[in-house]
Amino acid sequence: FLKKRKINTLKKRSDINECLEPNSCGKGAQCQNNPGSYDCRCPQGFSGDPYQSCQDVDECVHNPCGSGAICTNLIGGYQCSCPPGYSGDPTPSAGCVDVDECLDPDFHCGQLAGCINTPGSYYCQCSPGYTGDPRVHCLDINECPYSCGVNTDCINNPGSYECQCKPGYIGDPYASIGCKGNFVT
Ligand SMILES: [Ca+2]
Ligand SMILES: [Ca+2]
Ligand SMILES: [Ca+2]
Repeated sequence: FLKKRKINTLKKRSDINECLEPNSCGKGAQCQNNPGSYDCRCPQGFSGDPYQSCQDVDECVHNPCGSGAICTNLIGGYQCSCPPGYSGDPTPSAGCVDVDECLDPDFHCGQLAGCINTPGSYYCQCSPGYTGDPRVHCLDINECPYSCGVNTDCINNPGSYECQCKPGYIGDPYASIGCKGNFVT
């Protein structure tokens, strides 16, 4: 009876939980106690020798995100996100797509300006013949009097201008040589 009890005590002692001891595994590793031994394992998102130390895996090296997405490496994982001006699903099953800011009903360029969508952005542009700050207000360019040829009248219009030969003159009023006298003798 006494002998049997002694063996039981020995058996119990042989199954030490090594995981309770500090530094049984390497830095960052997970410890699992087994009967008579123990295992060290690097957790998901980490790699290395679990008995030495586990290091974060830089998943971004293999570009795990969808097209147009930005990969950010995190300790123990990673994150996919769409850059500014893009929206959508940054995962490989979809991807990031440009936001067409010009279609936003809450967004308007200035008066007499147009909105031009670009990949990742947009800009406002004054309509042809207008100038100013296209985000606020565009004003007509007064092209007169220097845009027409000699012996002409220049008429400024909103967004454009007109050249006319002076009365009694003929030619191309838009050309720099302008119009010539056509006096009947
Ligand atoms: Ca990582
Ligand atoms: Ca855009
Ligand atoms: Ca004009």
